[in-house]
Amino acid sequence: MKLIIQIPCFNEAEALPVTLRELPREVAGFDCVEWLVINDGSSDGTAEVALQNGVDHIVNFTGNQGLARAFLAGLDSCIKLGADVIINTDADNQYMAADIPLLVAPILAGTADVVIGARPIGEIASFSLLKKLLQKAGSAVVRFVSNTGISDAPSGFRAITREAALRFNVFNDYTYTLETIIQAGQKGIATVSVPIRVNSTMRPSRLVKSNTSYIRKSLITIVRMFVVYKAFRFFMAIGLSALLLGVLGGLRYLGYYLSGNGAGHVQSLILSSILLGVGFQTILTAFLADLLAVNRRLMEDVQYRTKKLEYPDLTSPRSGVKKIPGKKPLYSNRDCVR
Ligand SMILES: Nc1nc2c(ncn2[C@@H]2O[C@H](COP(=O)(O)OP(=O)(O)O)[C@@H](O)[C@H]2O)c(=O)[nH]1
Ligand SMILES: [Mg+2]
Repeated sequence: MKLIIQIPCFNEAEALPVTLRELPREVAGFDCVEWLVINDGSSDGTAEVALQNGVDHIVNFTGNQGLARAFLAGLDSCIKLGADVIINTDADNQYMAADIPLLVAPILAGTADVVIGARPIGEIASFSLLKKLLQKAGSAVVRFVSNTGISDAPSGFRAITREAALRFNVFNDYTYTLETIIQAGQKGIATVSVPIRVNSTMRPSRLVKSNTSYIRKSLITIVRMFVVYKAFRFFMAIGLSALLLGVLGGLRYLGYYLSGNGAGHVQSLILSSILLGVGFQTILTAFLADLLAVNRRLMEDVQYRTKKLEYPDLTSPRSGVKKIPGKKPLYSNRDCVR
């Protein structure tokens, strides 16, 4: 069994050596542990620092593509490199690497395919009250949309099996954290939370630049999650509300009309017909969105099967394919600079 620890990095030359010093080279339950860094167009020599500090694989982006793409490219490379389990962690040594065995335990026990490290958010001194509240609100929305019980959805400390990694897509450019949990929930990928510890803060967050941008990005992310993953309910709720208001307006006009006062209330008749039209159209949109969602699920299934063909799982005892003694796996990492 191979474990690969991946770290998405954007200009992390200073923090990375500290993080790497804490990373394990051996984890119980795995034959080998490798490290992989995704260097997302850094200009401070992050890739060189990573290699000097023992990183085994580097995925290099020439320009900055953002955390979500970096995360997915990392998963893809780990799959190519034959990882059975992938750990994702931050470059700023935020998460305690000593808790990696806790993260992989449910996977080794065969009870989960995705394990999210839950931080003690209430106790983290460096988080403002607003950040704590937004992180909790984000987690609550994710729990509702994904039907999982994840307590800390924005956590970047996670363990993912090869099977789960083959199935993830992220449509949001900002962060992968919330969307991957929703997908896990909707695709029936067993996801659990385990409590983990955090280290003291080394530097301000790169992702949360200011409270206003954090609120704006969180709200946009949450609305988009509803539109993409609960499309039918989202449009149906809007359509039914407009329809209901239209019916109420129509009844109001009818009341006036029957009592002989209809002439002075034509405006409510016009508003009511507009609302009825909008409501009807939005309900039709809900059905179209549902058809698109079915289509997306079919395409994701095709994508999963294509990836399975592209990266056959020859080494994993989980795959049910017998390991051939003395044979090296067939993977090669195109993105690796070494
Ligand atoms: N690939 C990539 N990684 C990023 C980018 N911005 C931040 N990161 C990485 O994402 C991880 C989390 O960032 P961090 O600033 O610790 O955010 P926080 O933990 O959410 O406050 C770190 O490893 C960063 O290097 C980016 O634009 N691209
Ligand atoms: Mg961090």
